[in-house]
Parts: sequence; C-alpha cells; structure tokens
Amino acid sequence: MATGGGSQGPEFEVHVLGHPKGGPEGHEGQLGACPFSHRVLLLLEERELPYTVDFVDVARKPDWVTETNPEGTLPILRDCASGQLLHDSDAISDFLEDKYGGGDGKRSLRKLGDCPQPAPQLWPKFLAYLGAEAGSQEEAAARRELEEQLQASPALLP
Ligand SMILES: N[C@@H](CCC(=O)N[C@@H](CS)C(=O)NCC(=O)O)C(=O)O
Repeated sequence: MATGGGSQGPEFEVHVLGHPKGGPEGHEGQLGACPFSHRVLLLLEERELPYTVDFVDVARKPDWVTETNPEGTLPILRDCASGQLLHDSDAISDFLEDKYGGGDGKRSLRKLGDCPQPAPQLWPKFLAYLGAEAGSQEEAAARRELEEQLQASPALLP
C-alpha cells in the first residue's frame, strides 16, 4: 500500500481502481483510470487526511469487495478508527464533509445536495455528441439534445 495525505498515522484506508495494464510493478502501486477513485484521493489530499491506498486489480477483485458491496465497485473508504466501510464516491464525499467540513480551520468542500447539479442526461448526451460522425444528421440531433441538457443545467452556465 502507498500512503498519502497528512503526517500522522493513517486515518483511512482507500481502495481504488488499479491500472489494468500494470507496469514494472504490475497492478500494485499504479492508479487506474477511474474518476470516482481519483475524486476520493483528491478529497483526502485536499483535507490533508492521512491515508493508505490500495490499488485493486478488478480482474482479481478480492472477495471482501463484493461481499461488502454487491455492486462491487471502487473506490471504498475504510475509517480506521471505527472500521466503517463506505462505498460510492458521493457517500464518501458527504461522510468526509460531515466529519471534517469547515472545522479546525479546514474549509468546507460542501455536501452534494448543496452543490449545483447538471441535468442527469448531460454527460451521456455529451458522449453521444462526441461519438457522432462529423457533419451527419446524427451529429446535428445529438448536438440539439446536448444543448437541451445544458439549458436544463442553468447553475453550470456562465
Ligand atoms: N457510483 C460509484 C461508481 C464507481 C464505479 O463505477 N467504479 C468503477 C470504476 S470507475 C468500478 O469499480 N468498476 C469495476 C467493476 O464494476 O467491476 C461511485 O461514485 O463511487
């Protein structure tokens, strides 16, 4: 396990998606392309919380991952003091905010419900637009649908 965050003993264990191709060290010690895992590492770093990180090979997922969460997804955060396991980056983000937000001179990163949210189809429509053939009717339709989603996300617009 690698370590990060503050200088005291680890307060959290974070299990994140490992790199699928590996390298000289295989999957161990390499972060994979998982925005949810990156998010949790960033939250711990931003709060300067001491943690250890475990890079999980999803092709050989340990049993405890699926036993504790039927969806079997990463990241997973373990609070070393209480032993509590948290799955899902939204839940982890809100848990850290409840525990550390705004206290001891640390700035609040806000809870999910207090942040502006995009329309639910914004990201899928953006991906559909990117994947459409340039100049095609499909691209024009995908662009219209993307614009509708943007209009439905006023808090994100300048
Ligand atoms: N809603 C979850 C999504 C997590 C997720 O989809 N993780 C993916 C990697 S980006 C995963 O663990 N995939 C492995 C699998 O499904 O076996 C969160 O926010 O943490």
